[in-house]
Amino acid sequence: MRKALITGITGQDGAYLAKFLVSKGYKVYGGYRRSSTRNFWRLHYLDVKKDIELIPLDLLDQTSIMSAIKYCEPDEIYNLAAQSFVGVSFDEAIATGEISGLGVTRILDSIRFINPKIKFYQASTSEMFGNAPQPQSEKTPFEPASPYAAAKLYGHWVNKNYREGYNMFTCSGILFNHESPIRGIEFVTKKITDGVARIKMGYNKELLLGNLEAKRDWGFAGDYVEAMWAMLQNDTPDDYVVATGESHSVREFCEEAFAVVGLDYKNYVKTDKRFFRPVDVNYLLGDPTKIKTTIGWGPKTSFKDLVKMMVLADVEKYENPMTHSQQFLKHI
Ligand code: NAP
Ligand code: F7E
Repeated sequence: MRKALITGITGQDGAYLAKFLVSKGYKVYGGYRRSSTRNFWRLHYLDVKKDIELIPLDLLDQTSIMSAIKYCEPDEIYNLAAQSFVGVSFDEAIATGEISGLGVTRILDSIRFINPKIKFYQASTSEMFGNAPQPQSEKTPFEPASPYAAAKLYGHWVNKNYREGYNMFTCSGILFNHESPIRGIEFVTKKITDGVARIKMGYNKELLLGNLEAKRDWGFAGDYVEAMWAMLQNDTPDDYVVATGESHSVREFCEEAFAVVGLDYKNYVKTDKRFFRPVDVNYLLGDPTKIKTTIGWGPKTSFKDLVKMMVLADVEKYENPMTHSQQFLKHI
């Protein structure tokens, strides 16, 4: 049985990837960092907690990484752990660099010393392109525009460096934004779909946002974790852009999301300067040609279906709060 270790198991992608690898017959180990509040709700939401083994692993702690690898003896490691919120990276630039940047080297060195044959996936990001010309592909020069993007770019380069320098099987997926019903509430898509549901229920009267003109290439997380796995199954390690090839503004996302419940976003959305960033990335549009042609991966979920899936899940959450809390309480 093949074994995989996923860091960042409590995050959005961790849960989707765990579900996917279990369905492929893997023994899955999920690395989590200790916190005062248990946060395995995403694993319950996808009903996968019972199928995996959780182990303590903090990217700030080299020893914890090494002992996790020694314990699991994985064939593949997926590094999904990061301080992943761009907005907060401006306030916590050093912590972001330590976790999302240096954390990658801590894992790579652990692999190098314990078993350099382990295949490694690094969660790189379209944020590394910043305001570079569209569409962005593997050939586009990087212009990171936040401490998060700079930290991720360091991780991206060091990953390539270990591939070339030590002949290790390391891949980076340069993933564009991907969302789902279990996306963190601080990200704009989930903030909007949750806001729509709250307005529909009569709990809120307005939704405060920042830059409505920013454009993103949004896909579905469930589709994107399949690309992570597919990269590691290829004969040679490489870096790939993972995107839909379609971009929409935050304003368009609002329009589509409010329309799902029959409302006009113009009556509810207001801008608030607290939600603007010191520097923003204005327009991301990925070119996924390389992964389509070499690996055969492509997105299955359209923008419209993604927005609808997220809005309906949030409406359901407020309409049936007992079902939701019972579902989670059952599994604590
Ligand atoms: P997420 O929901 O924010 O999850 C991040 C995970 O990292 C959480 O499990 C978090 O644990 C963990 N983590 C944070 N600091 C850690 C530390 N010091 N040690 C160990 N674990 C730590 O992010 P996501 O959306 O699933 O994204 C997965 C990865 O892909 C991230 O690396 C992100 O930067 C990258 N990425 C995401 C997107 C996207 O659109 N979603 C696009 C490109 C790249 P806690 O639950 O304890 O906080
Ligand atoms: O912002 C604008 C904001 O925080 C998208 C992470 O997963 O994807 C994500 O990073 C856009 C930005 O995602 C609000 O200014 C307007 O232009 O949802 P976001 P992000 O910054 O693109 C990349 C690929 C990652 O790698 C990251 O880990 O929306 N925006 N108003 C707002 N954004 C937020 N969060 N909140 C607002 O109120």
